[in-house]
Amino acid sequence: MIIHLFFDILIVVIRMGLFNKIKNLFKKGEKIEEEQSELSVEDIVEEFDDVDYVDDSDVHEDVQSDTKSLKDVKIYEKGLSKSRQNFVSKLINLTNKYNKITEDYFDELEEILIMADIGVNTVMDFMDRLRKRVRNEKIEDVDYLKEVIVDELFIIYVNDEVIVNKINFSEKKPTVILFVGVNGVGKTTTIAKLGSKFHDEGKKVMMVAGDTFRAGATKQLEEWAMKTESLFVGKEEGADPSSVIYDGLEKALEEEVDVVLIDTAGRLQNKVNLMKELEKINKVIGKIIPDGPHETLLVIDATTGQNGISQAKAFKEITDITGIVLTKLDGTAKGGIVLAIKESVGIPVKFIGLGERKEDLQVFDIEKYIYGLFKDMM
Ligand SMILES: Nc1nc2c(ncn2[C@@H]2O[C@H](COP(=O)(O)OP(=O)(O)O)[C@@H](O)[C@H]2O)c(=O)[nH]1
Ligand SMILES: [Mg+2]
Repeated sequence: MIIHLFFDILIVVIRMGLFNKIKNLFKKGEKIEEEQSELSVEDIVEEFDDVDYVDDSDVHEDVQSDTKSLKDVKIYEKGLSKSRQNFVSKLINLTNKYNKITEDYFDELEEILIMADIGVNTVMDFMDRLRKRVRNEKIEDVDYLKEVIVDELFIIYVNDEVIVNKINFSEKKPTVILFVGVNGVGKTTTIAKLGSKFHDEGKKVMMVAGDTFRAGATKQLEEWAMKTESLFVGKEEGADPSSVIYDGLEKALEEEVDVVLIDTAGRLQNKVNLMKELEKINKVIGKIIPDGPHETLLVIDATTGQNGISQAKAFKEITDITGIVLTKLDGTAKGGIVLAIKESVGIPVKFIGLGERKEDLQVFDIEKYIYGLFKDMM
């Protein structure tokens, strides 16, 4: 009983300050940006790029991780600008329109959130919690309510869980990561970006062309492998994907590769066949790497909105998905889809794509995401 009370109080304390916590966390970046206001975002990012390579000594580790984080925040800000403009301007209009919190206010807010692709169920939960909080805390100030909205969005995503967005690296080489998803969502380019990131971290990377269905897919991956100095295994168009993967993994063992990134073709229009193919692929992987694949990442295109959510549900039915890569968030004004996926599919978003450059693929970080979405309000 007392313990319960303690936790309730603790949770209230934690919840109260999230808006301010995020604001303070990234304020540093704001200040530096102001000081260099004559420079563009790209200039600043470039400048930090240089900083990264200036000094590798331990003494400067803190500074380096700060500048890295700052650089990442800039990428979030830029990639989410469409969503931010859409979302925040609507929220500000709403606040200006009402000077009291009324049922009409709640109705309009609900509509704004649904239009941002947050997902109907998430929005309903959210509205319940917001109403309760307004009642309990006797909130009357519409301006303050904006902060509460940001807090609650964060809470609904985190939902008292520890969010795992790290790649599950295997202790024994190689770590095998399988990429699935329908055509055009960004599987191959995600492999390229991740491969390049792993390569920069000093890992030995191999790319395996399991998409033997689409003309040119193997060639496309081979080019990326060359650019990112990764090993490559592929066969001719129409070859059995499982046999390509078999050869790839054998070679990966021989060459003591750290990470194997496997591309696949995603023909969801034929669910039964796709399920069989993925079963076969998993079986072949398991034969050579008994605890593999260590990750099966489903790639979804954020610009397809609710359709992307349906894809996630369908793939979840046919294979074990360990994480989601949500690409092209820079191309949509409905960035709320990140929140909907977690709620409706229950799989963590591990990476997000905020543009076409390799550094635009970011580990998903809810705090940076919320900041990128609401920065103009903070
Ligand atoms: N703007 C933007 N484009 C992306 C992103 N990720 C992938 N793309 C583009 O999406 C297109 C399809 O990507 P591809 O990797 O070939 O898709 P696949 O069929 O799933 O392998 C390419 O033109 C990519 O450059 C992203 O995060 N932002
Ligand atoms: Mg592809």
